[in-house]
Amino acid sequence: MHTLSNQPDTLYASIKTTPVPFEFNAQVADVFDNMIQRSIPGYNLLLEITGLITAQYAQAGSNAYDLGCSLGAASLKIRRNLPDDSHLVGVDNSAAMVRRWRQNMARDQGQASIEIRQQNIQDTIIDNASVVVMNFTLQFIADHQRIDLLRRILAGLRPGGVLLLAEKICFTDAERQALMMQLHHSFKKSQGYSDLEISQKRVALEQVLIPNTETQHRQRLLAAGFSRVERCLQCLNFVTFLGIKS
Ligand code: GEK
Repeated sequence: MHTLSNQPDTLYASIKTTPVPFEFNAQVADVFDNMIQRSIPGYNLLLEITGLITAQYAQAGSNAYDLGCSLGAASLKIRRNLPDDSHLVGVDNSAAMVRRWRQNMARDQGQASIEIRQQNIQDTIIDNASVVVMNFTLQFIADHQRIDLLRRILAGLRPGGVLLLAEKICFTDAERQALMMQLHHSFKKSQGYSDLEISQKRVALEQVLIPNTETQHRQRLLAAGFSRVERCLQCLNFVTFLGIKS
C-alpha cells in the first residue's frame, strides 16, 4: 500500500453546527491520502490497475493526463509505466493539492517529463494523448457539462488511446441503492470512521458530488465517441470504466 502522508483524517469527528459544503482546501489536502484510502473501497487496487492500463496503452512520444490529480497517487503509477519519452500532465484546480503534488512527484525518479496545471479540467488543453486518467473527478463537474468534457478528452486522444474513468455511482433500483449505501457505510466504519463522521461527511458532499448510474456513464461515453467501454473494476458503489478510442 502506498503512503503519501500519514496524517489521519478527523475532519468530521466533532459536531458541526453549521454544515459547510465540502471543498478541496488545505485541511483536506493534509489528510487526503488517509481520507481517500478509508473512504473508497478498492482505491489501492485501482492504483494498481491504473499502472497496468498505462503500461498496456501508453504510446511512445505521447502525453498522459491525470485529471483531478490531487496528491499524485495515480500520477506516480502512470509515470512509472510510461515510456521514457512521454510527458505526464497533472491537472487540479486546488492550490493546496497542486502544491503537494509537486512535492510528491519531486521525490519520484521516473524518466517521463512532468507538468502540473492548476486549472479547471474543463479548460485544460488535451492533445497527443494516449492515456487519460480521471479518477473520482467527473462526479464534481456539473452534470450537463460532463458530455462536453468527455468529447474534449476523446478529441485529444490518439487512435488506440484510452480514458480510465473511476466514479462513485448510484442505482435506479431503490433496494440496490439502499444495500450499496449500507455496505459503503459498513466499509467506512470498518476503517475506523464513526457514525457521526460518516453522516457529517455525507451531508457536506451532498450538493457537491453528484453520482450517475452505470448506464448513464456507459451511454455518455459512447455518445462522446468512445468505440468500446469496458467496466474493469467495481467495489460496491465505485466503478471504473475503460473507454477506448478506435
Ligand atoms: C486520486 N484522482 O487520488 N477542475 C480541476 N480539478 C478539480 C475540479 C475541476 N473542475 N473539480 C474537482 N477537482 C485522485 C482523487 S479527488 C476525488 C481525485 C475525491 C479536483 C479536486 O481538487 C480534487 O483534488 C480532485 O479533483 C478530486 O485518485 O476526493 O472524491
